[in-house]
Amino acid sequence: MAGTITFTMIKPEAVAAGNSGAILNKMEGAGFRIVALKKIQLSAQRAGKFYEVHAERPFYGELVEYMSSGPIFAAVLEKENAMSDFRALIGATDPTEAADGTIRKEFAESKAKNAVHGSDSDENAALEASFFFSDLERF
Ligand code: 3AN
Repeated sequence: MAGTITFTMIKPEAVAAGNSGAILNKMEGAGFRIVALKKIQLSAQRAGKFYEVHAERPFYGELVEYMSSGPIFAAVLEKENAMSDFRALIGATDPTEAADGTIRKEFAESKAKNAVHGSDSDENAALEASFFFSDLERF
């Protein structure tokens, strides 16, 4: 059973807080298979490119600065209905609105520092996964 893929990042504040292992454990525990994983620090230029779709949003500058402020974990995950099931697992963008049991409810600090990223469509999942990983890095 191959399923579909989604792309995630464990964001700088969650990595700095020592929550990476617990968050990866939640992902695996929810049935996601880790296809690819790396620890990396984005330059501001590369973070800006990744979040280009948000370039017109008022928080874009803050988002780019934050996402390049420290190392992250980037990962490709596989499961049936990976994108939508993963969005359910991470919870709402604003952790005060995230449901009990979600990753953001447990680990996010704020709407900006919200612990994890999850792709919002299958198309974006494929693009985002390719932004970080070649085919040779996926197993
Ligand atoms: P999601 O990550 O839940 O798909 P988006 O796509 O609306 O949410 O936002 C992308 C990222 O931008 C969020 N993960 C969050 O880090 C940041 N962000 C969203 N809204 C705000 C905001 N009002 N202030 C600061 N950062 C925000």
